[in-house]
Amino acid sequence: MPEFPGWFFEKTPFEKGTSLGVKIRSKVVEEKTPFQFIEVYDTEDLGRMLVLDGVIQLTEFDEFSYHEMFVHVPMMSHPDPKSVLVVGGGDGGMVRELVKYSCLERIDMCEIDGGVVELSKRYLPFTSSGLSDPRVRVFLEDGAVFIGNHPGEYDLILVDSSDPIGPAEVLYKRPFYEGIKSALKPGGAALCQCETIFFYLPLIKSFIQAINDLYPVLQYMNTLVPTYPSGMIGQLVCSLGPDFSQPIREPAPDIQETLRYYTPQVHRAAFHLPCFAARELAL
Ligand code: SPD
Repeated sequence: MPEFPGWFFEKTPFEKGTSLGVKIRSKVVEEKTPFQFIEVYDTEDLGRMLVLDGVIQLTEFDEFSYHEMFVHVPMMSHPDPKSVLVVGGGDGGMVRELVKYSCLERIDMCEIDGGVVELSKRYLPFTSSGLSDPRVRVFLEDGAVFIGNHPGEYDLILVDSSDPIGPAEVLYKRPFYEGIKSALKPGGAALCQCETIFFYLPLIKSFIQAINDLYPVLQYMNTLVPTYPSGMIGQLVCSLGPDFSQPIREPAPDIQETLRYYTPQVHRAAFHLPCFAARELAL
């Protein structure tokens, strides 16, 4: 990786010849935990930035698109969501969007690395603000073990993981999705972070093939996030019933006015993939 003083270059696990550069003002904090190396930066143009093992997880500039689509698409598609589990997501961005819904009685978050949660509470208040909601329970455990201990408990499971290398590798394997299926209530669904169609199409394809027989409905949606590789990221919907490509309701006006990315139109559009990807994934 080239060294340019004052610049951060992402060390992504798969795109070895491409790297996003971000101009840095200062490093806010760094910590080595038993699971990974955590860094928080203040950047020149993108506000605060969270990096895990050299990979950008979020920036203050564009995290809203990722977190809004991950939460409001399922909340607008499931007929009656009451209980949600976030696997990973220690920065709190998912929970911040979930706590906007008074219909949710239970919001659990299972994050393996307590260091991410603690540093986010201290240095990333723009994502971690929802963690103090009384409905939120934070479990510092291995998500793969956690789901095995909670059969049939969740309407929605949101897998907000880092890339399939290091602590998140297990979250891209079939046994985890067998566990997810048994942790869902009838008619429930999981959404999982599923990389970008430009750099990761073979990986996405093989992942879908590996779990194809587990879920009656598998759908892939695309969200624009400028600071992720290729400027976008996908979520794979693994549903036991509902079709997530069509919203069945709209966010209440007081929720919609807090949003910067999600609209019902953007929701529908996210499921229309460029033809090279649609052809390959055959969903
Ligand atoms: N390539 C990096 C993908 C990171 C996805 N997870 C981000 C966590 C934000 N809550």
